Amino acid sequence: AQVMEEMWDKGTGLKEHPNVGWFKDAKFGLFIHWGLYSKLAGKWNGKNYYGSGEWIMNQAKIPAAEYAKVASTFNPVNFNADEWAQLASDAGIKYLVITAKHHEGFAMFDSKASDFNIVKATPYGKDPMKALATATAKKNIRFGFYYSQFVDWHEPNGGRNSWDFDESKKNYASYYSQKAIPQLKELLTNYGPLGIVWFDLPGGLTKEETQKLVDSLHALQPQSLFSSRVGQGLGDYKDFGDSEIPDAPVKGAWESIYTHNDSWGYIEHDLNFKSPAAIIQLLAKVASKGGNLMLNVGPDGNGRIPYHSVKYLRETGKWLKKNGEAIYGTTYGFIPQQPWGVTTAKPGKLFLHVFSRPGNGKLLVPGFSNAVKAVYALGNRQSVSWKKAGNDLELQLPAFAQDAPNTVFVVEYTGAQPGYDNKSA
Ligand code: H79
Repeated sequence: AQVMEEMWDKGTGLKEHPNVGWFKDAKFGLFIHWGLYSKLAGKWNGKNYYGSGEWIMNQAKIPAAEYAKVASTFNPVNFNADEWAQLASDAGIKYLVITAKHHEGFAMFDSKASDFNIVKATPYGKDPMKALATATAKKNIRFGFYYSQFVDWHEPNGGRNSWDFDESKKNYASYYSQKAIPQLKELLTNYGPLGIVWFDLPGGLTKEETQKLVDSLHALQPQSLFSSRVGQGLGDYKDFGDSEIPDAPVKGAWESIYTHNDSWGYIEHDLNFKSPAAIIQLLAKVASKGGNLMLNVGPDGNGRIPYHSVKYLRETGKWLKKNGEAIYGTTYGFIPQQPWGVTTAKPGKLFLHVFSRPGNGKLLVPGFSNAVKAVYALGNRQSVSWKKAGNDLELQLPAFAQDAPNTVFVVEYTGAQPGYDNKSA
């Protein structure tokens, strides 16, 4: 028990923002990577690139001036903000974060700070972010922007393009003041209330400068949550590494981000999509540690979300419609991962997410010291027989518990939630 207390004590190391409540309860977010790279679809000069579609400019070492020409062919006529918001809603998603500008430096929004944007530089000529802000608000989905604040391969003074520009001649301060900060201010001014500003890969700023940047942006929208990748130990919630879940439960507001196939940005030849079962189990696994899953999709250059992403997200949503009580608004489960699955919790309730039913149907919940009131299947409320042996709780599961991919059982208990400090968790 002492070991577990120590696990639970690990926080995110960030200062708690007063508005993290909605974020902690949300559990499921949709990440969208969409930019000029979506049009390239993982191909340049007849060669296929693998890994991450949004990195193709770097992988093929495309000169900025040549890459910029892609904009003149970017015309996502199939983009439909209401369809995207409807999909997110059907999938049970509570917040959506989209790339306003990725490392390529192209603004997918109307920007006065740089002409290298979707309204000015493409035949499309409209601002899809405006439409998406409106569409998500209608569906009660919190909306947020990803913004690559340091890395900008288009700008001679931006971070991390050394194939085209001389690193030693770069003036990061000028890049920040001319482009990154003005664009961030545009995003925080022109799109209504933002749930999130998702920064990525910090660089070129001291801690003081980062604090100043954060303060000046929070002044525009104090309620908006900034991701920890703003750098220097700042930010309002924690993002771990890409596709990383912490080993032990972590208190506070945090998120794991995952790709749906193997790439963030659209790659035509990447069909390695996670099945609905894999998504559902991943979501439960992240929730069992106390975090949110933000799952990414990569729409193509025409504005279409890949067929398998649409299909599998909708199937995930069907599971969530029935079992959402065991995900939304939960905290980490106070019983660690078991051979059969994971747990999540609410005051008075422990949810057992059974991924694989033990052959004899006997499900062991070790270290369960609270008094048990009732045990039942979440789906049909049918009660489940149980017995207590010391601090071990043993359930005799009904045969239907074989349902893939995650059958949830509820243990109602009395007493305080173990390992849970009701003030701060
Ligand atoms: O936006 C997504 C990534 O593009 C961005 N963060 C997530 C959310 C990111 N920036 N840098 N990195 C991730 C780390 C760099 C990974 C790389 Fe690679 C490994 C770059 C080159 C090798 C991935 C694999 C990209 C190309 C191949």
